Amino acid sequence: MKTVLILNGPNLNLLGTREPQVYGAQTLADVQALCDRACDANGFDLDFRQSNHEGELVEWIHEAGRAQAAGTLAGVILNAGAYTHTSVALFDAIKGTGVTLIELHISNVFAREAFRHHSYISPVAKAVMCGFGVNGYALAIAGLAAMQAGSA
Ligand code: CA2
Repeated sequence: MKTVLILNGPNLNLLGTREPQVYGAQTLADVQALCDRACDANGFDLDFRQSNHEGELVEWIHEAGRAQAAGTLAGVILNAGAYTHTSVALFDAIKGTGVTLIELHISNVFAREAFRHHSYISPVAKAVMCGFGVNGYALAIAGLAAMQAGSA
């Protein structure tokens, strides 16, 4: 069984504690439980992580590249948080490893401030998902399964 690595960037540990009108009421632990169920349903193991540190996210993408090359990883689902809009380092890590990566946002970033409209991740992502709330995580896992099966 292959693993799906889900990486959450800065401040996503605050989910469910503030701004419920933007991000919903579920906590990051609730999102992990939702992802667990979606991985079970799609035949994946789940590895779910969060970091507030750009370098740690870079290291985890490198690790993912090695795991994908070894055949143990289906792909990465990355909610890079605010680093989406600032991080050349994440762009370089994703491009450099060639890892299969889905960019995910809980909110519809295009309906928000102009500074959220640009992403350094999108050009090196296999797919991009935003605006589905935390259910987007389950949809992205199903999308990765469809890609693996060759139907997406
Ligand atoms: O919509 C998303 O998932 C974002 O990636 C979330 C980031 C934001 O910078 C991106 O533009 C869009 C922010 C995550 C912070 O999450 C919080 C949750 C609750 C309370 C405070 C912050």
